[in-house]
Amino acid sequence: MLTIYGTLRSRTTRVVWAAEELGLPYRRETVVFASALPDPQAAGAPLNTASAAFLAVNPMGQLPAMRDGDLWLGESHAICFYMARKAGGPVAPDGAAEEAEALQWAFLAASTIEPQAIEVLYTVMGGTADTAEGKARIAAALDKLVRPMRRIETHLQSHEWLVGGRFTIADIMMEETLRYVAAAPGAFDASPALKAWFDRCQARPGFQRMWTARNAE
Ligand SMILES: N[C@@H](CCC(=O)N[C@@H](CS)C(=O)NCC(=O)O)C(=O)O
Repeated sequence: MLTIYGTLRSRTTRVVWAAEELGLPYRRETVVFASALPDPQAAGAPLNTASAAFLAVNPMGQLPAMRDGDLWLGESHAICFYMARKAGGPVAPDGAAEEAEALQWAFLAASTIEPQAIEVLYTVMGGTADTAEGKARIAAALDKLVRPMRRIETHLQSHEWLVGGRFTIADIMMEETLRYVAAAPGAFDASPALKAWFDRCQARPGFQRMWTARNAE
């Protein structure tokens, strides 16, 4: 059975949610951040991102990672695409055109949106969002997101979902990236169709199962 490595306090959420929606059987191996441990290499330390056993799965030492037989993968979006191809069904892109569209949204999320999303998230998590410097950092990140968010907003004004007229892994990959942006107050104020789609994504039973497990971690 396929194994997903990670903690749900990381990008592992998108992979677990995708597996849930795809109906793909999986087991999850918890891997914690080495930075959260006093001595990640200590005897008895939990499996962590600096453990030799984990680096054998993902030499980047990052979460998430996946193993399926002889296949070892890092990179959350690659894992989502692999699982979709393996599981098939309505949540998977169907055919070359849908797969290309899903890739388009995944690359937009990973290359253009995620760096700004992480900037927002870390500023909020770092507790500096209300300082002048924090506000400036968030404003600069949101400014860089105006064009990609307008692109998504325009698409969603005439489409319920990103690809194929139905919920797919493209929605998962984009929502999980924009979820970090949502940490900024008013981030979606200029994007009502995007906000409605975001809420539809989070209302999915698969998201709710993942979110309940994440909050219990
Ligand atoms: N592009 C990678 C990013 C992976 C990544 O940065 N993961 C974070 C957790 S969400 C991590 O492992 N950070 C610890 C580190 O980089 O050492 C992906 O999408 O999987």
